[in-house]
Amino acid sequence: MSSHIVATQPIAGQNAGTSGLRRKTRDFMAPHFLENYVQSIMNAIGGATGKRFVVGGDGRYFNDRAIQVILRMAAANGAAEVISGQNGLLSTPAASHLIRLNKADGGFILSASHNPAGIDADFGLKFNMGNGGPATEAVTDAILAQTQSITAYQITDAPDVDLTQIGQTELGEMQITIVDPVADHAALMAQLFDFDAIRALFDGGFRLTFDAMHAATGPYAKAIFEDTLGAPAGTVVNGTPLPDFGGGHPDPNPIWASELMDIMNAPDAPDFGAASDGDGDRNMIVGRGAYVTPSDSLAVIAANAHLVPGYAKGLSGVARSMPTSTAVDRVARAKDMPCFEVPTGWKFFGSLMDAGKVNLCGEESAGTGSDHVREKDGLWAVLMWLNILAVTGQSVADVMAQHWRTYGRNYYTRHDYEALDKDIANVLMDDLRAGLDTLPGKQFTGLEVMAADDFAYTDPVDSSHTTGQGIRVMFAGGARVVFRLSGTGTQGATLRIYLEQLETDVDRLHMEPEVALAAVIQAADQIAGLRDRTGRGGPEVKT
Ligand code: G16
Repeated sequence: MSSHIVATQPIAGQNAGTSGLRRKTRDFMAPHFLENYVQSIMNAIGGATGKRFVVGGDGRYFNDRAIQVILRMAAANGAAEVISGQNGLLSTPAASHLIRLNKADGGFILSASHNPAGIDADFGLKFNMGNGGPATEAVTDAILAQTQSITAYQITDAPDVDLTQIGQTELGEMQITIVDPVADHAALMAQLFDFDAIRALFDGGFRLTFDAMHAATGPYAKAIFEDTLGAPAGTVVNGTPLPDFGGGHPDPNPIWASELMDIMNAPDAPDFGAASDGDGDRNMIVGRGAYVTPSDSLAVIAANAHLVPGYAKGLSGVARSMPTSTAVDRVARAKDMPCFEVPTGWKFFGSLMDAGKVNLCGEESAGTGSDHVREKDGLWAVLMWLNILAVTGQSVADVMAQHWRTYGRNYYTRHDYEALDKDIANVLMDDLRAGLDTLPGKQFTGLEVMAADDFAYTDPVDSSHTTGQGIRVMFAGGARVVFRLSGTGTQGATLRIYLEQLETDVDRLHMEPEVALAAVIQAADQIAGLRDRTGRGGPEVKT
């Protein structure tokens, strides 16, 4: 076996992105593409010599091939050890936990999250750091710079490593440790939650349907809900990970998890429904006929975390991404705890958690998590809810009604214009930016603009500064519109419009969100000229 250096040249279009590099699978399969990116990561972190890494992915098409390339490159670059999940499978939160548990130097996570999988769909690779969290902006910028100047990569000639057997093996000088992908994460969950209370809930006939959407969480969910907590077989549906996710789109929201929504809206609906995404970091929470928005879920968890053993001492602070609704802010105010607003991307929570400033974080994009790992964690969020329901004895609908009565309700929706021409999207954002100063004091559909800005953020721990994170327009009375371009799309540009309206009148807490938000939706259209500029009748996706 020998290692060699392969001459290469930069490939256009590799970027830092919101969450590593996401591209069409065929791009990743093109000669040198994956290799360039892996070598760029290794160069950007000061080389791999003597380092220990975790590698794993959500099981999508090309996961197994990509892992073999990363193993051969890690060996050629002098890594000491790579830890991988059996068959290359690791959910993103489980990978984050393994990095922390084993004090590894970082991890290569293979996933395009909730994006569809397959040779004609999407693939992705991101690097997580020694704290278990996504690479910081400084590191992703360094990776990007490497991709633009790379001239060679190092790789070992060797046959494929057998990833099917748990245990240790070697590739040249490098040790490879294959672990059960589920066991360590499941053990961590048992430390945080009152498993006895949740078991008693299931013993009492409480019914859960968990939709793993044929992606990474199936084995984790079966092990925890069915094998450990006593939920009946069949609780986990679509529980076998498939390379093409069964042809589905494992994005846990009412649109893409419509199968689960139908189950939860049927007359014989179970008590609780939940779903997770491709790589197991996102979650959807739904009660019988009662969908909970991710922003509301974060607020409910913040209000009730003290009921859960792992958080019994109370929270040190909470954080949300800027476009996430301000529902959690009012819980934080009532409980007198700090609340941080950061740019979109889980990487921005890491330094706050490392510094002990927050231990609960959440995003409107269906991510919720705590400082038990440095990623959002779908199963953790579901267990949080189960633990809260077990202790309070309430239904999801009751929990929500009580929460809104106490804190008010932030009606919330997100409208997405997908696969837009990039130039049209960029001009729209540029024009919005240019007109920001003219907005305050103006009225749109009866709503008066109080302030408007382009969100910028200075990290309170390391003082790093980030600009251009989305346009915020704040109205009198607690309404808000945010315009932002997605950082995870793989085709054209996706424009996201986040719409919010606070309601504290107890007689108006149970309206249809699109009705409650009608004026805000119209105001957004008037401010940005959405229909005229995009030439579309409306958004493709409303969540
Ligand atoms: C990724 C990040 C999330 C972020 C989301 C935003 O999610 O990990 O922290 O909220 O992207 O996506 P967009 O830029 O498209 O709005 P994931 O689950 O795709 O890794």
